[in-house]
Amino acid sequence: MNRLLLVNGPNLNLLGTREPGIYGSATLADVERITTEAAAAAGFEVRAIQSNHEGVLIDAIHAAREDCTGIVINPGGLTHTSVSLRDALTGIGLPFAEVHISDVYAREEFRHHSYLHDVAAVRIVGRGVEGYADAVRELVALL
Ligand code: CA2
Repeated sequence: MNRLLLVNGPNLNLLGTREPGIYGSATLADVERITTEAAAAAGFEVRAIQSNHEGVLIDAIHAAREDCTGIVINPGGLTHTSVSLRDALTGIGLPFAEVHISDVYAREEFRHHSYLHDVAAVRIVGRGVEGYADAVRELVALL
């Protein structure tokens, strides 16, 4: 079962359309391709989901229990607000990598706290969209 779930949270569908100074010019499709290629190099396939709805993300995380060995997740703004997302991830027990495109520590104070940080197996911050490939490599090394 060499499969990773790639989860992108609210507003990440806007990647490449606005705020290039913060998030760069790559699109969500680029993110999914970069992640899929890094996973393929390690012998893993990827199932990708992006949603602007917390419950949809939680359902996808629960479903990953059936057929995935790890999760790469950029929870978007839910990083800083969602106990429920944390509970979903700890509840299924799969190791996961938390990715942030921007350097959240160099931004507003409210972005400095993550509800996932202490339970993530891998944390990648501020490396742009290539951070997703790094997350795959670091996560796969732990599996
Ligand atoms: O740096 C990251 O990857 C973030 O997870 C992105 C979230 C933000 O709330 C986190 O603090 C850090 C926001 C994603 C919104 O992405 C957009 C992309 C282009 C245009 C507008 C929003």
